Amino acid sequence: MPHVVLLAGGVGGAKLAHGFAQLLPAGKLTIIVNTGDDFQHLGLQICPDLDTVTYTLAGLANPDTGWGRTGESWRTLDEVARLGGPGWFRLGDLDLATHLTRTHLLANGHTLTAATQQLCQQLDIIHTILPMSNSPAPTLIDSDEGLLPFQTWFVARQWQPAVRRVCLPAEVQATPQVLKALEKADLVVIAPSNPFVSIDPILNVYPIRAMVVDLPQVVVAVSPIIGGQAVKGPAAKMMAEMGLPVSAAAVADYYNDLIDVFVYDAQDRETFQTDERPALCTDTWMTTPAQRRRLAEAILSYTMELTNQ
Ligand code: FO1
Repeated sequence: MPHVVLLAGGVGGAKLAHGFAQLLPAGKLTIIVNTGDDFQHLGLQICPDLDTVTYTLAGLANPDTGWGRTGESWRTLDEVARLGGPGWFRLGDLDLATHLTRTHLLANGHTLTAATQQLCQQLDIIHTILPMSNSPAPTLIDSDEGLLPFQTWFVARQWQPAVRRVCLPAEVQATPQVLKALEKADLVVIAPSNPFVSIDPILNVYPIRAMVVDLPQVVVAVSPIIGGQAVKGPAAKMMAEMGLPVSAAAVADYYNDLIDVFVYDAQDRETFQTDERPALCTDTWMTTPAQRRRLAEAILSYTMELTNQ
């Protein structure tokens, strides 16, 4: 079995991570996760994309929202709001336990990588989930309402302010674990996450983009756009606001020379001009665990054929 390294953020990333997790044994799947959405809230370090991937692999994810936990209760946050505290960022009682434990570990000198590793161990996750960096790397949104912190734009304003530019921090370093995983990878997969606010923040961490371009192994990207729409979230709206056509082909062009293979949905067969690079046209919907596993299988078999491994 090849060692797969998945670059992931948000719900689409977590779903494909779940697909590969059903297929690959321990030690053969590493997920490098976006931390550009992270922020301090109520004195807690919140890491939404790490939590979405962790909860999904632990079978604890809320299937409706795509974030937070299933079977959640809201007594603490409702009381916070009653006391005049911020209730706009919905933190459930069980989810709060994650933020409290992570904040406790960070306050006691653990890195975000070590804290994530402990949470995974406690939740019996056998695959490796890595933050892209141990240092803060906040994504800011340059919008028609000014420069907004990510969660203000995404949650408080429900990603309605038009996006002019996604502002990524300079000088963020990747962790040693991330570099080792990329060196060991037989296959690198860019998940069907938002290219601008989930994948670019990961590639922006030094030296991940250069490594992904230069390393010999195959790099695959899965389209987050199906039938000209985003499956969930602001990707399609952002593409329109940034003057890109809202299509799977436009995502393939955006990733350009970074990737060797592009995976897109059968619904986009007509609009996807078969450009020079190899492309896999398949069903990329991942509602059920079985669909997630099937997409992971399709990617593995296509790329192994390609490299006749
Ligand atoms: N997204 C929302 O749209 N509304 C929320 O109230 C909300 C709360 C929340 C709590 C914990 C968490 O880990 C994620 C949460 N998210 C919420 C999602 C978060 O904004 C993510 O950054 C996005 O899903 C993008 O990946």
